[in-house]
Amino acid sequence: MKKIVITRNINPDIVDKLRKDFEVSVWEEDQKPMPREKFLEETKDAHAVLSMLSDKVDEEFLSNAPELKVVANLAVGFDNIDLDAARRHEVVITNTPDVLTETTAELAFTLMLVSARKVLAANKELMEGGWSGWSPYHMAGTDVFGKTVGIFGMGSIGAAFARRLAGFRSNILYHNRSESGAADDLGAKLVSFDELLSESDFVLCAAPLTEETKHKFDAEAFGKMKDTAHFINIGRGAHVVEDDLAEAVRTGVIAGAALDVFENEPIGADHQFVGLDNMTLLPHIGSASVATRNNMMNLCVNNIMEVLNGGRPITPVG
Ligand code: 8YV
Repeated sequence: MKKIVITRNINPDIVDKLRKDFEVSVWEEDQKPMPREKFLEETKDAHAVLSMLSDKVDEEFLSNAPELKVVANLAVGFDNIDLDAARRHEVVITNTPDVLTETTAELAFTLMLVSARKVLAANKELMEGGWSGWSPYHMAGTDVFGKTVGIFGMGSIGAAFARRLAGFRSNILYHNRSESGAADDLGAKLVSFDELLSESDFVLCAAPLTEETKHKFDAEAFGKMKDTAHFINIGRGAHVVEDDLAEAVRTGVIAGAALDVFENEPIGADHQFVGLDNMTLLPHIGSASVATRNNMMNLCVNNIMEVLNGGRPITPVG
């Protein structure tokens, strides 16, 4: 029987689809990633792996798993995977595009509104008994409607976010490697990175992490943004130089930041962002609706079954 290793405690009903025809090993500790040694040990004789972002799919792992045919990554991003090494080892890599697009765009939109309207600070004040009465500028934030919104990375999530701006009479700018057809339909304008930074009232990072985009948002970039602007990141933490962002928010170079992703996840209460005013921080929940997570898991399992049964992967990468 072919063996499938699943590195997180995913929906057991979805895992059951595999049990009839395959030997399945599931890492059942909730929230804790499978330790690297266990991952290497468990996958030595595996034919398929359902992996997470925290699993490094690299040369060491691939050369240690000679039977491996497919790695299905439970994410649209695949920056945890060395695609060249996978190609060398003839291992198919799949991801989970499309099924998480709307959910992730929704979270990005939530972050923008929450940051603009100081929702977390206002909620905290009330919960702590600090609401003493009404005053004209008490917790007064900034409007989102009628503003310029810049999207770094107009892929499907960026476009789904832009579609949501339709009701906000926004001026939409984007920066991409190439022109996006979807963006044209949305009236979004392709601009240089500098223009995106200097013109936008809200800058959303929704790009995949590559060598080109790594640490793109540094002190120089934040320095080009308006001091009234908000930065939102649902891409990857490593798009940002975190020391520079902390400094920019602390010193009022920009008005606020709302982040779902961090360079080294998970972050703890001792992270330099925690406690900074005008920082909205979430524990990487972009695609975390129950329905979407189930759709992502099903897509991974279906990719694995297709490849192990001699078919073609549904959503291959690379
Ligand atoms: C994943 C993500 O759910 O899809 C991605 O790239 O970052 C999230 O949607 C998360 O990374 C779990 O692997």
